[in-house]
Amino acid sequence: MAVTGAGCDLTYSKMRGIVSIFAAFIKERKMGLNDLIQKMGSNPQICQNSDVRVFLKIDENQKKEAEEGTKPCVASPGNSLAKETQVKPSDFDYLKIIGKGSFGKVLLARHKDSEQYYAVKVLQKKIILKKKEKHIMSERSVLLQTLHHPFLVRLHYSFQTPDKLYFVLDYVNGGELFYHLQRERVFLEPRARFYTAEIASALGYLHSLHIIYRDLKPENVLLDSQGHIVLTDFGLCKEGVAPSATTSTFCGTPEYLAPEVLRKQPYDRTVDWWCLGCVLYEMLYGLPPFYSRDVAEMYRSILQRPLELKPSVSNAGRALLEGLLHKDPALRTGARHDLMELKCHAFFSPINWDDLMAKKTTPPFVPSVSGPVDLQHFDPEFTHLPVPGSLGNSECLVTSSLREAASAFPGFSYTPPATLACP
Ligand code: ISQ
Repeated sequence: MAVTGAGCDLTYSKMRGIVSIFAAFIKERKMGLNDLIQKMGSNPQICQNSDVRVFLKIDENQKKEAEEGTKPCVASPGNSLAKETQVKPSDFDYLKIIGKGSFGKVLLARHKDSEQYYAVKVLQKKIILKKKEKHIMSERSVLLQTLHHPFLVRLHYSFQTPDKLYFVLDYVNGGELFYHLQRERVFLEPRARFYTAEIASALGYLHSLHIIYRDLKPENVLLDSQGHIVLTDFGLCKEGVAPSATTSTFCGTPEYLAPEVLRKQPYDRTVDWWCLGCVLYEMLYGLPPFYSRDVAEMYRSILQRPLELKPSVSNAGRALLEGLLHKDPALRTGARHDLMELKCHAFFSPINWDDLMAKKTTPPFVPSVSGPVDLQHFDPEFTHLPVPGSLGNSECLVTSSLREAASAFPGFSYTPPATLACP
């Protein structure tokens, strides 16, 4: 993800310089404070000091236990105390592998106490460290905690063991949107409009927080059991850049690469509107725009070939595709007023955006699922794999010999405030 901002008299690069100095300063202070809180919290004697208690906001119910306890209290985001082991790998039964990527796996898991199902994403620290993406992963947990949108996957907890990062996410089993598209080849316009509107509202929400999703690709768009969109995977998203800020990190699925990304030029939030155009195009025409089996040819087309739209799609649909798939990001639909520009487009005139956000719009298709463990919409290539037994055995212990790996992800672990308790 990336963040974007309007400059007044400052040039963009000056502003960015100032912002990055402040950001680095704040980040350093935050990390220092977090470190201090963790050290204070992990020392039972310090925990008993009344000023420390006030500072750490140990609540009355937790006080008694903390006074008696010898177990460490560890700070977690939100200025509250949490036991680092409060949520841990062994709290879950790992039932099936439902996805696999370069960093790790996604598993269907059941919380032993609540019997609630979750998708648990397990990432190998050593792989992340090797790929020099560790800052992204640590930030990702911090970022995900704050996001609340009906069409974005929710992060419930994150925790780490010496060698792995765990993200406990909503589990949705309606299947990938593109799994259904492949079965049906194309969607009729009302159905494509519904999905495009739900995705657009999630992207607009992220943009309002100065976040660029950047990674919109078929496998990241899921359906829940009711048929609503759930966008997942914020792993390669960039954050922390201000509106109109740009970034030039290469990222994305080959088919959906925007011309400016392909050219390795700086890009901004309009890259997401290009990707949305690609999703809409594929839903209406059955293949990504500029598609060729020859990847080099496809790249050439993305950069140079004018968009050709067959008349099987309505005028409003074609007009929106032309706007979203404009090669010049400055002229792309959404470049000026972001989501508002899309909401006003004729293609979306049947959409009631308030109802959509409130999930009051009936989804055009309800995936057939018999229950939470119905895995029919997940690729058997994954679900048939054996679940590694080691997953639930490792504890969230950060010992000195493993400090290096753990310290590469400070501030990663997260338990929502409502469930925090000092041991
Ligand atoms: C939630 N449910 C099913 C699959 C998932 C894949 C990635 C992230 C979250 C998920």
